[in-house]
Amino acid sequence: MMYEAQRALASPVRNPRMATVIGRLLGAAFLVCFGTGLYSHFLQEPQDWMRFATRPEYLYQVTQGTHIIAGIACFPLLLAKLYIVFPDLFAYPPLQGFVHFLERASIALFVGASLVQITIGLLNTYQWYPWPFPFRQVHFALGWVLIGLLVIHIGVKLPIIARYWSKSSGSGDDSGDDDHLVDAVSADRASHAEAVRLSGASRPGGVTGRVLDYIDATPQVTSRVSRRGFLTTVGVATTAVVGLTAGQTFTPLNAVNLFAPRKKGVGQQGVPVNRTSEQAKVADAAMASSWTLTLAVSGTERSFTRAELLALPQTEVRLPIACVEGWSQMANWRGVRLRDLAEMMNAAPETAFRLISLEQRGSFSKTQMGSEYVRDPLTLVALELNGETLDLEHGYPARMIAPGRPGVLQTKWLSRIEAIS
Ligand code: HEM
Ligand SMILES: Nc1nc2c(c(=O)[nH]1)N[C@H]1C(S)=C(S)[C@@H](COP(=O)(O)O)O[C@H]1N2
Ligand SMILES: [Mo]
Repeated sequence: MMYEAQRALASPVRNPRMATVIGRLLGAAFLVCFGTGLYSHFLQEPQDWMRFATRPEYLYQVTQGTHIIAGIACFPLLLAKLYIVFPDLFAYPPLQGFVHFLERASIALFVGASLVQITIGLLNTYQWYPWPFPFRQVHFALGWVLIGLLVIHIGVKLPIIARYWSKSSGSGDDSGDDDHLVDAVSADRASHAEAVRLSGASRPGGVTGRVLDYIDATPQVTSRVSRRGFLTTVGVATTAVVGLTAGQTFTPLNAVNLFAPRKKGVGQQGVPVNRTSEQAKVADAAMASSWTLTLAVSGTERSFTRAELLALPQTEVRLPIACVEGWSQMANWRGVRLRDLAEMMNAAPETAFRLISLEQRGSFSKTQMGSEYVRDPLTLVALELNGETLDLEHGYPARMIAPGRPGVLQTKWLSRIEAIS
């Protein structure tokens, strides 16, 4: 029964060389996601000693855009990897002792956690949260779990990975006509022989020996997926899912951005809107003529009307909104340098600030800004966007815009800016 299942699933792409080829691409994508994810995490939840680069000003646009691109590439790559190793589910006997059990359990966890991670990540980019747990905390924890399991997986498979790393190694024949059935059988046979050799389980007439006899006796392969065809399919699928979404962050692909949730240039003043004034319930307070922006530094408070802010020296900067969900958009902002306001308030150069929105609830109604951003000449209390008075949806009467930060920290509808002592 097990042999029949394995036999029926035999295919020229189901061999350790293919598992290595796709596996290293998938591993690279995981590592890229983990690195860029950690960066995003610490920007939002910095340790006290952490200071961040404020240049290039599009840094976060690149790191988070890369996170989502590599994350989306994980879908076809993971499916391909599962397709390749699928027959191993039917390994017989299913458990060969405790170590084998641990290995299979870790793989099961690895596959399950990977599928959950990429799925919740993708749904998050569409702002769809059909689960009862907090996305960021779970995605963060799973990131560590996955990296741990990746290290174990690579450690366990290292002999096979090393053997099949380069093209000419292992089961060899990667050139020639991939559709040859004989090639398929020999590749399959080689991979079994390899498994036997590595597990040290080869016994004349033993279980695996019988599998090989069985394969030899039946020189017919039901699946006709060739290696070249398979790699082409995976390549096309990966290019397609990445190419048709990357335009949300990568301008040259904007025209073919068919599937990403946000499109460049679509929204008030040519910039997408993330949370609307209605969702944030700020419209009345934001439009009120009594609005002021209050600065508070070591016991001194000073409030500015919008007219007073407009009367201060204005600076124009070109900075992106770069959302954690992967979309980003460059724009021209005009307003007062935060640095100038901090100096007017006699704030010490190392002062960090808390930014408080008119928004009463919501995770982004209060944010923090390290001194490296406060001092940066590009950091503005923005009053205008793309040559017009800031739209209500973009944070009127005033919003924060700073270089290299995630969109979530670009606080809209500012009400108060206070020094953190
Ligand atoms: C193995 C794959 C992945 C790993 C290891 C990974 C890891 C991480 C980590 C560590 C963070 C930071 C979480 C935090 O701020 O606490 C993060 C954030 C994020 N990831 Fe992933 N990720 C993966 C795949 C994906 C995929 C496939 C997508 C979507 C297509 C995605 C979308 C996101 C988003 C939107 C955030 C920002 C969350 C926020 O700050 O609100 N991730 N990721
Ligand atoms: N007060 C407040 N500011 C906020 C948000 C919010 O929900 N409330 N959303 C943030 C997020 S997630 C992003 S991506 C940017 C988007 O800015 P935009 O809507 O002007 O494009 O605003 C940020 N500022
Ligand atoms: Mo965002």
